[in-house]
Amino acid sequence: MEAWRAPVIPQIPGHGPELRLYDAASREVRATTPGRIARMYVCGITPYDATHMGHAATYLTFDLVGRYWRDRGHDVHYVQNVTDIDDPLLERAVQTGDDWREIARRETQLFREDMEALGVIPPQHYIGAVESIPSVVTCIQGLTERGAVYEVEGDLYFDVTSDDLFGEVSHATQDQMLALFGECGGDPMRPGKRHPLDPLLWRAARPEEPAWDTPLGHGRPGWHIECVAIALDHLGMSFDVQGGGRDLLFPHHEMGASHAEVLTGAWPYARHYVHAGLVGLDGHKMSKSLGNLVFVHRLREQDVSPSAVRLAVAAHHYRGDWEWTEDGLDAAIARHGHWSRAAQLSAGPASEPVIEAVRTALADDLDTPRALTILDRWAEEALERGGAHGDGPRQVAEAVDALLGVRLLT
Ligand code: 5CA
Ligand code: ZN
Repeated sequence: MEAWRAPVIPQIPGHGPELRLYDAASREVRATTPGRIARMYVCGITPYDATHMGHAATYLTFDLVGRYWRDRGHDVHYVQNVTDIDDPLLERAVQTGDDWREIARRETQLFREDMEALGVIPPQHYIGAVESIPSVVTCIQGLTERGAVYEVEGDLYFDVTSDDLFGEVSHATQDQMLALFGECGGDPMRPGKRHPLDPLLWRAARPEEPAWDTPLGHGRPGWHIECVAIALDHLGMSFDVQGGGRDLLFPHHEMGASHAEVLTGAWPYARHYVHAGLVGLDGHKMSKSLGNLVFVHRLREQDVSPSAVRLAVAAHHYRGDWEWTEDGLDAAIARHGHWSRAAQLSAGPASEPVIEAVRTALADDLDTPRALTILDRWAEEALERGGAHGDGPRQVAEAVDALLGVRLLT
């Protein structure tokens, strides 16, 4: 699939320390250690409704990872999927009377426009579930050869007991796993399954449901195997970061690691499993099913600047859950105005120490609140006391653009 147009990113001199990120599997903040090429997979949308600020916050978080690696001189290979066939799309199609393909096409297009407006660097490979069906089939055939697949009334399941390391990504307890699996589209109670947590790999065709003819029969892919097929095709094993929202740690990323490691016999699937906290509104996780949503395209229609949206997100550390509020957005708009006024000055404080401090904060598990405080102080000093450095304000503005995606100069 087409992704979206890339923003122009200024090159700034120097670079910061290695990027350290919290990894769910090792349960510690560890350095990412990419080679010349840094490889990242971030789970994409299920396009049955418009992009809300929760989704956007997750993609903005991983955009900062990519920006930081670029700043360190890595060539970033970024892959993202679109779950363009799954139950929510079919349910929405029944509710609205629209064709599921038309819903997926329309919402994916809106997502592209939202991401482009926010200045998110596009993935090199933006891949739909439907177009990845041949790869999914190959993966399931490989898992079958390894004895990890069984059938229940024509549907194919992955046997979680085939993976000795199952559970080592999320470290969830059995009770937590069972609860989350049921909440996230799993079917722990289905008779005929060997283990309640075994996930579906291939769903045989049902009446009235779309299905594809493949060597596995007439049907459609399960969810986790979709991301594994796409990640292995375009990144291979042991890529640097598997990203997504916290809701994906279990079952999705646990199952993905399990599928890939059993399939290839290699370890690890990803070197870091990184998760953004969930964004809520009025005390609840922002979710399509609850309907408590702030849509990115609505903010665009209200002429809220993308830089202010980015600052409203960056004011929170990515790992914690947080609430989207009008006050938070107003504070971000004010902060953007303050920084922009400082950036327009003809001279200001030296830029190097400020840029170094911002890089150091970001390298420390993306400590954006600290980076923002550093820049608040810089703007205050520049506006109150000026400075002797003619290029200072412009250099800081370019670093803020490159590292945070926030534009201060028009
Ligand atoms: N298509 C699958 C991933 S393969 C999916 O989870 N789609 S989604 O549309 O439900 O979510 C897209 C991305 O946004 C995922 O990374 C998800 O973890 C993240 N996300 C969903 N809701 C929120 C929220 N309230 N706050 C933060 N991130 C969220
Ligand atoms: Zn995924």
